[in-house]
Amino acid sequence: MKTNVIASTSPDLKKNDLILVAGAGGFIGGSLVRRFHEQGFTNIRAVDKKPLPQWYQRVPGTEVLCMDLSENENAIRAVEGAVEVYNLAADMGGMGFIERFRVECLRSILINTHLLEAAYRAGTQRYFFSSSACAYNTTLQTDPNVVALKESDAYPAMAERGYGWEKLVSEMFCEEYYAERGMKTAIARFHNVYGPNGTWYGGREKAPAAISRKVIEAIDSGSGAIEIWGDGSQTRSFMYIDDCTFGIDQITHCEDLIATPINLGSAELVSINQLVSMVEDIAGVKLERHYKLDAPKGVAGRNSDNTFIKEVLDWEPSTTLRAGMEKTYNWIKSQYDDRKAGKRVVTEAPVALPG
Ligand code: GKE
Repeated sequence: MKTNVIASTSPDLKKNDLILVAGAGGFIGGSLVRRFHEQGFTNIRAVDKKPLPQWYQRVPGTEVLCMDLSENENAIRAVEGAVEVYNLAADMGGMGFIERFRVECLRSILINTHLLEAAYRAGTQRYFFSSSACAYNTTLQTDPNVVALKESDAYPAMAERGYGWEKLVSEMFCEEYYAERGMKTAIARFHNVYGPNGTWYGGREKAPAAISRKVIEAIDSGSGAIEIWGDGSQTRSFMYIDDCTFGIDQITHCEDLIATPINLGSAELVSINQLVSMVEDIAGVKLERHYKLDAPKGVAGRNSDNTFIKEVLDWEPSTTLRAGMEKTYNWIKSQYDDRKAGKRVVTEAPVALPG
């Protein structure tokens, strides 16, 4: 396998150079901060609008700023002195959130717009933007028997309402800041990221965490039943968090991927019914399935075509769903038990609406 450049092997980056992670209080941002900390970086600035007690993870020795990056002056303050900027900040969640709160999702465009301009003015060397598979043309995702999405399938554009359009336009900002102003940007389209430290209750959780929690609840309550959104035939691929953060690191430091959107996802396709069976198997239980057909379903099928990432990086996310789900299920189970025992658990991002 090829050895790709990552932050710790980048010739442009010293261990005490300032790395800014926006959205560091969330799932992926927090995991990315941990990754850089473990690589020996000593000057990491972690920014999130959530108050510190609500951060999903806190990494010792990092500078913490609690501020809303959709405000321009906060974005300017956040990037001061940053050599690299990683934008993981967005108001987002699983289907239950993004189908219902499209305005909140669209408003995340303010974060990237201000942060990118501020980073450019501050002389930041590299800027990473977290895009999504929701940027792809939805008319290509109407059948559970999917043809995996390749990067060119975003155009002609017909992204998912709200969330997907915000991602697509923010991608374009990143592309043009390089084309017109020469700033090195990197753009990854994430395919449904899951793992320990992700949201698992409260309304923003995605299918892997939601199904895990529901199986745990069914066992705990003795109900013997589970509610599944849709008819369970929808298909998806799910990417384990460690593949995601490793992928971000490689993509950001690859000179062949500047300002070039690329899939960052697993190519292991499953139906939601298969995901439920897998979690049942991990938990050692068999449940009666109740299908809620009017629940948020999103697209009928979606998978990641990894031809491009394999070609450029000679790598693709490869944690099997089974291995990742075992870790995720066990982590959610311990969180569930802690919460039941009256201990504080924080992986819920409250839905904050004005007024
Ligand atoms: N969240 C959730 N909770 N989904 C469920 C549940 C449940 O209890 N039961 C079944 N599902 C089904 C949903 O109806 C949907 O068809 C499928 O699982 C996946 O839902 P999801 O994990 O919430 O999110 P999506 O894959 O549809 O969309 C996510 O895609 C990512 C990119 O691939 C988005 O929410 C984005 O967060 C993200 O960019």
